[in-house]
Amino acid sequence: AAAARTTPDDEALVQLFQWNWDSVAAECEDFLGPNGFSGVQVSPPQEHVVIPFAEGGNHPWWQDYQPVSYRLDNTRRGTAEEFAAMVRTCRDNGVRVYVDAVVNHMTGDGDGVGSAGTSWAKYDHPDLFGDGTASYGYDDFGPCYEEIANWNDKEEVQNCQLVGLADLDTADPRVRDHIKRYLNGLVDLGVGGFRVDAAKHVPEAHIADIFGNLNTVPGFGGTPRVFYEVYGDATVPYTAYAPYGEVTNFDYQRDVAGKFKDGNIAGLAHMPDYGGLTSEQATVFIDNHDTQRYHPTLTYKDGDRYHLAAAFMLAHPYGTPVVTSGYDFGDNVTEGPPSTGYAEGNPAGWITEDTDCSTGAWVCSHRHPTVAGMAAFRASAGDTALVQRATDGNGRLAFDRGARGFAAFNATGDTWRLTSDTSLPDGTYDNAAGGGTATVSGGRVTVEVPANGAVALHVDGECEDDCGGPDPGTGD
Ligand code: LM2
Ligand code: CA
Repeated sequence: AAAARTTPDDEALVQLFQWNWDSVAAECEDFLGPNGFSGVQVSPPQEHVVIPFAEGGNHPWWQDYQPVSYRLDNTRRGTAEEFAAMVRTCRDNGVRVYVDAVVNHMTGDGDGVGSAGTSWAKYDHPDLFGDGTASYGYDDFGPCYEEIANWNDKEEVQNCQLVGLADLDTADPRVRDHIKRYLNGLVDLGVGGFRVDAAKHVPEAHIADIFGNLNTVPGFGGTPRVFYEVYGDATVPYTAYAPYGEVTNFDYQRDVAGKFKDGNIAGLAHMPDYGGLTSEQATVFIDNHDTQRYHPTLTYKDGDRYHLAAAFMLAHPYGTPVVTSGYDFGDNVTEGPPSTGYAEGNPAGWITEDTDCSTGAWVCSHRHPTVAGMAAFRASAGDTALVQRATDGNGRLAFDRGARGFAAFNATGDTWRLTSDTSLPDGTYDNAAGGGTATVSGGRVTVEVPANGAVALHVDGECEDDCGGPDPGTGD
């Protein structure tokens, strides 16, 4: 098995949004492991509400964010056994599974039967683990039972209800124990980390206790890696959560995605500590499942420019990058994933189909030729410093990563013919960001960077007898 990487310098994650467990397992084995992606973020695995989508569509994807118990059997992505097998397969291929952990709240209004068959009501979850040993009742929620109204009041943001979702009373050690039991059950299966949903709505002290006291991850060793979903603002800054793990950097997301969208990337070699987060503290992304729907700066719908931004994120040393791959939702932000239809006898109802990256129904951005090779670039570059080598107008930027990598990004509609100094040793290299090769000779490299494309060369991509494709360089 490949060794797991654990520093932001060479980690590269993919969010396989809504992929079913069997499909994630196959992707770990067929693609992520072999291409050096070190982690996969999966959709929430706990039992959730089932919301029929009356307008003739699919069940909305956001069912998942309304837990009704901590049972893993069933979601529409598969069984507990399939989940456990996925974690093992990914681990055997050097890929950590990061579970999207919903710990701030349970479901919102009403009552019903969950995806695994558990009966629930808003403040009544009688059997959290399916064995009669744990429950949540009215007093396990609150202390606030109203929806958050004043987002400038931290007390309210952390203790009241996010869009009406019943807010767990995480001040109560018994509630925290149930959450830890859920998370430790996942860790014991080999889950290597968590994306903590709505973390800014859980007081920091409770986060510290929950995530500071988890089991050691079998296989990888150490406690799970955790990144907190915090949409930082003046009321709850990103930095409030940095002592406990990494923090999702939406300031990076807005700025970098916006600059790629506008073709204004020449200044991006030297980044600020966005939102006050250092590189080690930041989880970065061009979009995620929320922003691609509700604040779509740059998404798969933008095509090449989006893939270029993702490649850049992987080449630049700031933060731990997450590439997003989900499904095409068209204009319907609630549309659920492609499904096989209603499965009789399975309370989860619609069952997510196996992912097929070739149909267009699924969006496999991490497999795009501009992106696929860039986890290997990142691993090769390791902790080497970025040295800017060239810009051309606003839309073009090239840099070295020490003597280990050279990358050029062209956010314009015209080919960039570039000759640049580089510290990359003399040799011929495959382009990790697409086709072709380029040759470094005498400390200089000449490349043709395609319109809205990139050239990325790295030491582990040196090719001698096995150089693929035509040479994009016009030099020797
Ligand atoms: C997150 N991070 O903090 C997730 O990334 C985001 O996707 C989740 O919202 C949110 N927090 C809660 O976990 C999604 C979705 C919402 C949806 C919730 C709960 O974006 O639209 O809210 O999941 O399923 C839905 C309805 C909303 C309703 C709520 C409660 O859209 O209108 O509020 O359920 O019934 C009355
Ligand atoms: Ca809360």
